[in-house]
Amino acid sequence: MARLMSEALCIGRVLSSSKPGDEVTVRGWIYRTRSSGAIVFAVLRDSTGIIQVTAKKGNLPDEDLDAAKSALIESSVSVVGKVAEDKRAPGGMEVRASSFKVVGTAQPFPITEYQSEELLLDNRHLWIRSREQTAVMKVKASIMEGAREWLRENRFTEVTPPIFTQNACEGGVTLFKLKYFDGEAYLSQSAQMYLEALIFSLERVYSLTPSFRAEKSRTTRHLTEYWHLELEEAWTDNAGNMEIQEGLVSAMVQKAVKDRREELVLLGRDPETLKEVVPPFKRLKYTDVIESLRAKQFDVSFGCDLGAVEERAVTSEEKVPVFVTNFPKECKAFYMKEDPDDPRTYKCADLLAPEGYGEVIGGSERETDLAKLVERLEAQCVPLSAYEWYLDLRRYGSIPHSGFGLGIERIVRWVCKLEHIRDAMPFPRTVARAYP
Ligand code: NSS
Repeated sequence: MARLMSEALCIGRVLSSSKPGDEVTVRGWIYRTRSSGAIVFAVLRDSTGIIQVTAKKGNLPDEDLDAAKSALIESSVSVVGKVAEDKRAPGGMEVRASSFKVVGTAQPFPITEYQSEELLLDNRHLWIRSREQTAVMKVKASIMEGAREWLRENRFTEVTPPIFTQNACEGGVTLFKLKYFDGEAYLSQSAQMYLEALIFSLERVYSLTPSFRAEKSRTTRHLTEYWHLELEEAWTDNAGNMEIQEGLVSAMVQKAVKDRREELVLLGRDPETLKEVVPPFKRLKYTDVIESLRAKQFDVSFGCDLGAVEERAVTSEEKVPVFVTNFPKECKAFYMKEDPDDPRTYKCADLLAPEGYGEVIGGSERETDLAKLVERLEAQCVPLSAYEWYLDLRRYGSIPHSGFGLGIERIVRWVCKLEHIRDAMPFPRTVARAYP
């Protein structure tokens, strides 16, 4: 099927390339409208921007003027007219209509200027039309594009791990359990174990999939369904793993700065502050972080995990992400490699976003010692039978390897300066809602 009305120009194109006097066709949705007597000022929006259209008696058929007068916001319209300069109009240009056709009328729009968070979430399917939400989705797309470009340049192969699984990668507490025919399965928390299996043939792999966490807590940084970029690399230790992370994260952020400057500004993020996000990132040892937190009167000691509050204290003055390395074993998952220099800790790192945003990546070198893995799994009282396939990876040509998982919406929240992570998702799933 041909594109409908393909002679139409997108609004961004009209604003950037049309000259006064050009005749153009634009189409989109009414973003704002007011009429005074014989003239209607309608601001149209499409995926590329907004532009003012004026419909004035005498310049277009009366029935078109009537249509323009009665069309409510979010009606879809197609307009033909001449471009003219108008300093007061957004973008400094307007279209003086000679034809104004309503494609789809809109009922009174349920979202008006001041609305409760709840109403906006109930009407998410309509609220995603807002300029802020549109900007976030564009930045997010560029961030994922930047990641894929960098990963291709660095010879990582994209793979497709399963979502139904019978393993708990990140512990049982946040698993979504479901009936799987006559048995049970979980929704994946992480592709990691499958990526570990795939490096034996592909060596450098990544996946971008949804991950699921039955997080009961209502926080501004937890979703129950999020997009997880996970990477696994053969023949690398935790230091090499961190170099990959800083290269990748910088590429993602710089792609957004390059391609989405306007959207970042609209969201209140100065793109200049993001230009500093280039390798290397600072590396802090967990034990030093605990010491500096204690000096700030935090009630923490070796063994305490870092929560949102502690991460905020560590990063609020930073402009660039920071690594925290060598967490105590009791804070982390069973698969990490013990650090021979300090066996109380793992060879692992969390990457914390600056300005208080906190954890965006969890990564580690992986334990290759079969006996240690079995011992840790037994200590968790999980049925070993479900992990036999994973333990096989240590039985058949095991190698040193490392990897990590990056929460896409956590990165988007930081880059777009969002108060709440749910605004990094068009249809967020949280403990409180899975509708619309
Ligand atoms: O639990 S993680 O810290 N680590 C893993 O899942 C590893 N198995 C990944 C790997 O090595 N392949 O989660 C990784 C990241 C974490 O740093 C967050 O950025 C993000 O996943 N994450 C979340 N984002 C949004 N909502 C929730 N609930 C969430 N949980 C983790």
